Amino acid sequence: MAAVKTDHAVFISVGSNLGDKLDNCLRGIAALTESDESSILGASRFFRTSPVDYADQDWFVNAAVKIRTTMAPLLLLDKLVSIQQQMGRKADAVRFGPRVLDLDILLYDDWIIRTPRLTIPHPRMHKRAFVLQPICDINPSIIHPVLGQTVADLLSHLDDEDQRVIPLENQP
Ligand code: PH2
Ligand code: MG
Ligand code: MG
Repeated sequence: MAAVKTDHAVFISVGSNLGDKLDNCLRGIAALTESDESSILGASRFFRTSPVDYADQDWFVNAAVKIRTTMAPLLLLDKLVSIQQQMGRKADAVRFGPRVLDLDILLYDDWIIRTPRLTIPHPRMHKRAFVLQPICDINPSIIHPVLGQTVADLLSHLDDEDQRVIPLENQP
């Protein structure tokens, strides 16, 4: 008898600040569900967001999706890296710099993972409005498994006036 695979709920952030940013995000999201190992359970609005950590670059389009997947965390990471490469992403010239497509695992069930390749929850998610606002669109009461606070609380306590997160006027 085949082993039964378990479903996991995963939040993934989607971002682009090169080329047709919205289209890059949409194609990245579509690629997530190419195999029946994953399907989309929810999606945020799309936002225009000011660049964080490395300011000398164009604004981003950001969103988040919630997926159901049977993929283990590192296999899912491999999948995200391969989608980014398919979409033409080159090795990053600048850390936190411009990218055609960025897909990051934010939360994987309520797991806490610390390996050299992968840290979950995403180590900077609680400081980033461009991540927290999209998760709040999907479910504001999700609890950050390390900090023990809801994403809505984390977002409302961010005291960073510089981070702009503006819904796109024409949502796809
Ligand atoms: N991603 C980064 C660095 N800075 N800023 C915004 N607004 N959105 C991003 O997706 C982003 C960023 C590195 O992944
Ligand atoms: Mg990123
Ligand atoms: Mg990334």
